[in-house]
Amino acid sequence: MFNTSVTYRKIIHIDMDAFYASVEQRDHPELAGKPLVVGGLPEGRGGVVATASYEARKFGIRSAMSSKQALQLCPQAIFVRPRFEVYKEVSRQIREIFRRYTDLIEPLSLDEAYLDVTEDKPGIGSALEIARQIKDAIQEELQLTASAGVSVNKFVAKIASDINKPNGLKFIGPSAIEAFMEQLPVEKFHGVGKVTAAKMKGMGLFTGEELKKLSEAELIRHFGKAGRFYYRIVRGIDERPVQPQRAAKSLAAEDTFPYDLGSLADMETELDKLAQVVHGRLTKNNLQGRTLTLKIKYSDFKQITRNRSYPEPLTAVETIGVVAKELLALTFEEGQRVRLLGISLSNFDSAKDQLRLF
Ligand code: TTP
Ligand code: MG
Repeated sequence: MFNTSVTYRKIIHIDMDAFYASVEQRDHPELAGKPLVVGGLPEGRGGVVATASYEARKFGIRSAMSSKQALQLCPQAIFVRPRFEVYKEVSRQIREIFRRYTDLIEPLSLDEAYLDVTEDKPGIGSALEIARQIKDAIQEELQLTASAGVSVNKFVAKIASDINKPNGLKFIGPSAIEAFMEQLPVEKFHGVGKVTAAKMKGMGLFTGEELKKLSEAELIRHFGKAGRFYYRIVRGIDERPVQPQRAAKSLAAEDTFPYDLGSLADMETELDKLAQVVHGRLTKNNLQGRTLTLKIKYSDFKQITRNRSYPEPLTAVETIGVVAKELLALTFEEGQRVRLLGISLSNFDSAKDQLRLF
């Protein structure tokens, strides 16, 4: 399948190790080597783990777990609040390092990015060598470690970066891709979430090798549009380009309340506050959205969204508040208790105004 006359792209996926926790350990040396949890404190309601140091992970602590559970798993764990401004600054510094090699950088989050180094600025040529240099620069200049995956497309590079984490470096070249994909468990495939993975396993599909036996039509029949993507990805084909500066498609503000809200009046007050916040963010980013989405999470964690679109953008803070309250009124039922409300604006007016993720 891989023809020698083909020219391959050179893609690197970089992901920082235990990002928030490593920054905290770096800046507070007394925390180094200790089980550290960054996130909500266990005594507060709704506290969750943003991330945990590798020392804390040995106890089973993971991102998105409740802080209470984390404390049960590891009573000696140290909890600290996140410092987002610092992480953003580190993220910017990491990107400066990437930029020495290429401008084709697609950030996925503060600590993760794809780089296309098919052509690199210093003319190094070897993607593996570039990944090594980037890791070294991050270590020397920022005293942090990153893991890198190197391959010919985004999908394989991303999986590769996870293989030898932390401080890992893994290259999966074209001739190794097919064998690599065959042994890969289905839940590792791009876009396969828990539900799809369970469905695949129910059909006796546990690895890439088994997935590969299905025709494209069969995959589409079982999994809809995603089936087409699975068909290609299991053969190591992923032509998605590295897209620098992905533009965000929506901008949101939301709040989880310290106690559940039961009255419409209280919810309306909160929506007015959220309207202010989201309006402020829109203004700062020079954006105007024509679709407003209201998100409601109830005390039983059930979540719904309701949206409404307009021919003209919702520019005034009052309009945003009014529309959100109308959407709320349409769903409100006596006796329901609400733990979270959120307002987001999307359908931005013009592409040139789109928000840059960074
Ligand atoms: P990840 O890269 O998923 O995790 P990590 O860098 O902490 O650890 P590793 O990559 O070594 O496995 O996420 C990057 C940061 O994003 C993480 O440090 C904290 C934040 N985060 C959350 O706040 N909540 C989450 O549920 C996740 C997954 C991450
Ligand atoms: Mg990470």
